[in-house]
Amino acid sequence: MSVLTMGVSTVTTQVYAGQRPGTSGLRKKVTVFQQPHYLENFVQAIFDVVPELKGGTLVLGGDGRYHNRAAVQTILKMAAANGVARVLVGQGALLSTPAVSCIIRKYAAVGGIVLSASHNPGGPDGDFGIKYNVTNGGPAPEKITEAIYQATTTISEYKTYSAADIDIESLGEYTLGDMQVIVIDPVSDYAELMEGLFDFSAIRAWFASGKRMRFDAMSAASGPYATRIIEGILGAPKGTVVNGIPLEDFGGLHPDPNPVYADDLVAHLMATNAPDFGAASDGDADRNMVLGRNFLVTPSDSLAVMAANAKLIKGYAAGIAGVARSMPTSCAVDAVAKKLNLPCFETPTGWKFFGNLLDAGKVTLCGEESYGTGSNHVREKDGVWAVLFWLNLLAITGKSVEEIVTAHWQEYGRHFYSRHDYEAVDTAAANGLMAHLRSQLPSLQGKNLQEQGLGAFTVALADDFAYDDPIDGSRSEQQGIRIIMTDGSRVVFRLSGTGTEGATLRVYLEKFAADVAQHGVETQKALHDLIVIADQLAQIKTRTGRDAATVVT
Ligand code: VG1
Ligand code: CO
Repeated sequence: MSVLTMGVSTVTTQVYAGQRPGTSGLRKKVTVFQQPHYLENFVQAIFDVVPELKGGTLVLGGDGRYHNRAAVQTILKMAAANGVARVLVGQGALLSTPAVSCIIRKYAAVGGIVLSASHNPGGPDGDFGIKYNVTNGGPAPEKITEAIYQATTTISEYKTYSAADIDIESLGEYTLGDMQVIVIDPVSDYAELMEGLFDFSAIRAWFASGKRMRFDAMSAASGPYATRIIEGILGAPKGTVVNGIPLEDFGGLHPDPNPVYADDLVAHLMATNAPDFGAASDGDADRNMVLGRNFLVTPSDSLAVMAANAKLIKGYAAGIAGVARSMPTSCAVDAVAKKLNLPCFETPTGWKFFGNLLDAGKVTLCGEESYGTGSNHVREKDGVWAVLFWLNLLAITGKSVEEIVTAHWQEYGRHFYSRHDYEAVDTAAANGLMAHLRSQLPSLQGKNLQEQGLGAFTVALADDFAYDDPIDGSRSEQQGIRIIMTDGSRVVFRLSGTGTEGATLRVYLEKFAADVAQHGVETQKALHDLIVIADQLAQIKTRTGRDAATVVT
């Protein structure tokens, strides 16, 4: 049933179960989002929970995946019916996640809607997602995502506006009822922000001197940003950016910038006559992987190197206030913070937990082990920003990636690090595994694992990580089981909050080596004892029925 008044209609709907946002918004199969009213219910819940949107500005765009354009048209009409004054929408429905954050802040928007399932595959059989960002430009904090979810559990109607689709393929201004729609260039505001942070002339000179880079945009959202900035403004030769045109199915590939899914890039950087620098970004351009010739950089090390060298970069030359990392991220940045006498915060997984610290001026740089780094320039992690940071560092030091990272290890020690993912595991088995681990926590405390033949470790702390936000006092519990050894080595277990099939178990492994003589050891070898301990304690093989991890990064 639908009642029409002045173009605005109220449509009767019924509740869909399971619309609770996870680590980063609501993510489901495209086919789930295509069900009648499914997207509309969630969008109406946003308008109901954030009444300030009425009369305010909303930023709207996505990572270019299948269903983005259709969803943008639906949301524009609902925004008009819900009294939004102005929508800034990216041309072609495209806006990277960090660009949304930048544009919300620059134009004082009330918030933004990002249509993305980030690093998850796209296409008609792939994934889709929606995320609400608040006035500071960052992901909505848990109290808002929870309120949105609660609203979806009682929803009975939503508002929409009857009109023809807006032409979002070309720049321009339109009206939809009383609402103004401005189709904006997705790149220019973001590019301007980057120019203020980095020494573009030094990077230009680096490219002009014959240095080479390969940026793999993985047929996703970073393509237009990297092409315009790196090839356009910074003068890198054409062809530096590959897979630079966003495709609705990402060319059938998995737009997750890690050595497994960006294996083509890794192969190019390991080849003879490899470029000096390589980088890749994910579906919505908030993640980054950076690598040098014959040299991979872990995201945890990347964050630590950035913190240690921030004073060399224009935008951070005045000094950084502090650093933050998600709990499973390695302690490499902690070592830098200690030496530089900087505050260092440990938060749960997900960028939304950095927002308060950034807003309060407590931290300047943040990072996650999942190929995400960022700073206070926006309130999202930022893939292209991280790549420009590294380019700037290479350009002004004249050093190679390998030289920078190995010198860093010499100074701070090396934190060997790896994440083992077991994807699409049976949900009950995964929950059982976590419950089994939880039940062992009290008895693990102080335990000498060597006595059980489990390697030379004694447990210093075994707990289920809980976070008390130092700014707003909110508490987040059950954020991952961590087993920390007396030498600082760690094994962490979490279930993913972004997957769309069964459960994904993430096992995070970390071991510190101060001794330079050990720095050349292969990572999985260095972590071998911890891998055995993780399997024994969690009974991974028997409970998941898997012999090996699906993805090792
Ligand atoms: C994963 C990562 C987490 C990241 C999140 C969103 O979450 O582990 O570090 O913040 O994805 O990244 P989970 O719950 O699956 O472990 V993205 O690039 O999807 O916005
Ligand atoms: Co992403």
